Amino acid sequence: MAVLDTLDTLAPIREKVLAGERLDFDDGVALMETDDLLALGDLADLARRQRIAASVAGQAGDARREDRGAEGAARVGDEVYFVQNINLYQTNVCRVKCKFCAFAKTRKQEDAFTLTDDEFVEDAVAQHALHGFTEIHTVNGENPHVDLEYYAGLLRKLKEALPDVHLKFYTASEIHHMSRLEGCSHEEVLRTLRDAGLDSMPGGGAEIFADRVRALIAPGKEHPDEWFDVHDTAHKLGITTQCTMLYGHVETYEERVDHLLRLREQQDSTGGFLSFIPLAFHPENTVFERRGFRFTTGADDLKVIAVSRLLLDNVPHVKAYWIMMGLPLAQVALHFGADDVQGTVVREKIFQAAGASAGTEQKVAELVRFVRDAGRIPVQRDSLYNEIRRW
Ligand code: V47
Repeated sequence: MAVLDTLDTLAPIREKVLAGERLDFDDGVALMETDDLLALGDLADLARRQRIAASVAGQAGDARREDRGAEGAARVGDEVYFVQNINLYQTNVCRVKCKFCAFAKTRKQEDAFTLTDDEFVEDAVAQHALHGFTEIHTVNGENPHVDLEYYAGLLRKLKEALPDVHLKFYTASEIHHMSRLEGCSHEEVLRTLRDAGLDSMPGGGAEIFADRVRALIAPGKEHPDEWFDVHDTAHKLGITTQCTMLYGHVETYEERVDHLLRLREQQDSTGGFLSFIPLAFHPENTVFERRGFRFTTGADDLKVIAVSRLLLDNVPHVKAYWIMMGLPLAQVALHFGADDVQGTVVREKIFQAAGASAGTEQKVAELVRFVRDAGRIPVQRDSLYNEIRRW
């Protein structure tokens, strides 16, 4: 009987997915509440394949598919993407004091840093010679002791030194912070940074949009309307961005679903999100560790990946970020709706500070092996999802 009950809960949602119908808030909550993890994964995998089939059919991909012959066509939808990238940080000094964060410091703390542009560029060039990455991913603390030129000046120097490297810099929270520092609009900040060399933006700072949760975990952070305004403006300026959700702390299932649907609504309007990255809360060295909070479970991580794929029907890619969930679970997540593992990720610091156990930096060969062993086709991409190499 228990099995029949479980099937009944997901059956109407499965019918909607098969019919290509959009899922609503109640569907999202039902999916979050289900204990039938395998059925959920199966449904999300179906949604992932449907999305890809639809986009391939609508693009020149049709021709590519024919080129690869019958075998290639059968495997469309099995691609898993990664980028060769490095995470570099300008400053960890932060005014906000989010309770989930173990990365931020005050200026006087011993391990606080604020690099000059020369220090940053010199390091980036040396690392590029070693690793040959195609993307630099940079997020920072909200440092109140610098100005907009601190950021724009760095981008200019970096672009000059590494013209072929994609600069994915600054979360919406940082852009909002810069606009407050400088007394100007989000649009003015984004135009300045874009002219200086900014290519796209990461998705951090979203946390959970619900006021109740934000007040508990990040009371000093900007209102979600500001986060959305930055992304809205970026998309209208032609700057693509990512989006995230930080889960596994004090939020309810309803608040997760509300968060995902707000992202979906934004995407309906401007279409500039390239990917969604669920970020599992890491409690070590945070206020919440002292309150007894624990790491998320694998079951919850898989559930969030799957429900995200199902609800965010208009966001092209869902990432199983291996730094966050570890390589073995990320492989399973590739069967729960995810189609991207982020990248080689040299020098990650935010999750390491909060107790990530997967370490940082994977070699390309290792990512390729890991994707293949999950039964998928490894595709090295650039930051805008253009294919660099199919392994
Ligand atoms: O906004 C901070 C999160 C974000 C913790 O765009 C934490 O590809 C869990 O922007 N436990 C910053 N999460 C990182 C970020 C990011 C990360 C990965 C991929 C992308 C992308 C962007 O990290 C913050 C916050 O949401 N975060 N501390 C923590 N203890």
